[in-house]
Amino acid sequence: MTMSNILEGTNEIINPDTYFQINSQPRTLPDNEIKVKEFVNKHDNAGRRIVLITSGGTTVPIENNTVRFLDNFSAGTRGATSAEYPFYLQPFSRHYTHSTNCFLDYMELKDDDNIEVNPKYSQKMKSVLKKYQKVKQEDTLLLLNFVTLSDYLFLLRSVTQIMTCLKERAMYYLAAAVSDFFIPSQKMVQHKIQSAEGGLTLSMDQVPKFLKPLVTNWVPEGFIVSFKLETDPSLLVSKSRQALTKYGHQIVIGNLLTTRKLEVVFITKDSEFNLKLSEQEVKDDVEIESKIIPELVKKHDEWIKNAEMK
Ligand code: PAZ
Repeated sequence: MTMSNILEGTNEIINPDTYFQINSQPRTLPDNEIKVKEFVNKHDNAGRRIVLITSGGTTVPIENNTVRFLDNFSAGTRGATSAEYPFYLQPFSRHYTHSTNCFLDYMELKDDDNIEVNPKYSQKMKSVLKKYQKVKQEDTLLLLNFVTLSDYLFLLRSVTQIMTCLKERAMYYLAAAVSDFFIPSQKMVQHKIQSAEGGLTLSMDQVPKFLKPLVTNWVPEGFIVSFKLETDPSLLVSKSRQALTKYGHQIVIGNLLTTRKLEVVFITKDSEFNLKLSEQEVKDDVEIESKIIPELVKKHDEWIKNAEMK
């Protein structure tokens, strides 16, 4: 009788604990947990601060044996760029991985057996390489991957719970563009949806609001920064402030899809201010993260100082 495939959703939002009960943890989680524990112990023992940066989009499968999934625009540039500034690093591999500046464009064949870096780029590459090697040597960067919403949420819960021992010395910089909607596994069809059955109408459930348990239970002493993306400028500040009030963390950074690389708005309990690149800075390839990160480092310093005075 149906002309289309219909997958039913619900208006009820399940609570975060239920999400973890009804979804199976990713296979890679135990290995990632071991890596994070080692990393956190090492730097905690050295009295260092650690920043968790989440970045990139999450996919949402529409079939259990997944052929198709929904994705979003985020390429993870915000997080990759931000990760370099606390260490005052020059770009790493992100600058050599796009199709417009593929790393192969920087290389030349010297002879039949050898390749070398094109001298035009060698100065810049040398300084990137030096800083990259320093980070590797000092083991100050741990990269973990996620693809699906479920990969992300399980990983977020585990990493924050491991980092809770750092108390105020941990910063959580939540820039990932996490899906707001998903289809729970038990409501998903098992096999590839057949186009012979006609058009497809999808109805999805809302993803639980994980910022609430993160702020209240997982890392209550941590310094927490979340991002808010909007496309309608008239909503940006009000929606960002609403998130800050709802979750009770320290900062929301608001940004618009079209101008996110040029300006952001900082919303704190008692302030609101913009960080913006000037025309000259844009011409000089200055990145907005070079303004965001020092501002956050200052605010994190104050957070730690206040905690020490208590
Ligand atoms: O990944 P990217 O650099 O292309 O974009 C960054 C961003 C816009 C995803 C990030 O700044 C952000 O706003 N993240 C939160 C999105 C949200 O859930 O509202």
